[in-house]
Amino acid sequence: MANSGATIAAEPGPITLDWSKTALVIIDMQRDFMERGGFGETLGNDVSQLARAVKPIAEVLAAVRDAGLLVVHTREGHLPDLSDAPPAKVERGAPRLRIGDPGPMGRILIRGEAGHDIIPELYPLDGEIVIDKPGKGAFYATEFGDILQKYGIENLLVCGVTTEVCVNTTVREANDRGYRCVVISDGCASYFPEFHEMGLKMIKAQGGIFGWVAESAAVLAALAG
Ligand code: TIU
Repeated sequence: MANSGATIAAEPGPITLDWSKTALVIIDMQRDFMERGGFGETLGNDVSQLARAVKPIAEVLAAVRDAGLLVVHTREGHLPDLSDAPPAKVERGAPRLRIGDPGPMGRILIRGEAGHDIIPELYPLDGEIVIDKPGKGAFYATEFGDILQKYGIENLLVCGVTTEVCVNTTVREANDRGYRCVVISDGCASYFPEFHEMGLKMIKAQGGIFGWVAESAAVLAALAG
């Protein structure tokens, strides 16, 4: 590890992290959200809005791998028999295709299907942790909390999609469990730019009510020491 810790220029103020107690968490960078024909588009969204987060995440991921920090990837999705998919989620709204329906990348939001997989640019290395989650938050009904405890993690660098849905839900879950969350602003994206902006503001308002927000450049500078 290049340096044992560093201070990140963040909002609402700088935060000093011990890298040995810090993990990078990349939320749901899956084809189902990022590409045409997946879950995100069936909900009526313009998936091109999310592409801007890929490069900043790739840069932070490379630096974090070099520095030897723990890397955790998450994927939202359901078992093929939908036993972990609440009817209240499956039946919601009027999408063109519902969770479990066959689509161009396989069954929508189902584990093991092509659409459920992480995009090639950010693909996990062998040995990196991948958390499969049925909900929007990474803690609900997963082993995420146990794994963070096992590795002695106290701080999370959080990025991924979408800012106001799975990123915000995970940050709120983590904050209540005592983790310091630094959300990488340009490493998150939403189908709705205004929700992205407000989603970040909600995290850092009131003295950092849920956490901190920093640009990828600030995280990279801190990692470089
Ligand atoms: N629809 C939407 O904005 N997001 C999700 O359904 N899941 C995640 O954010 N990953």
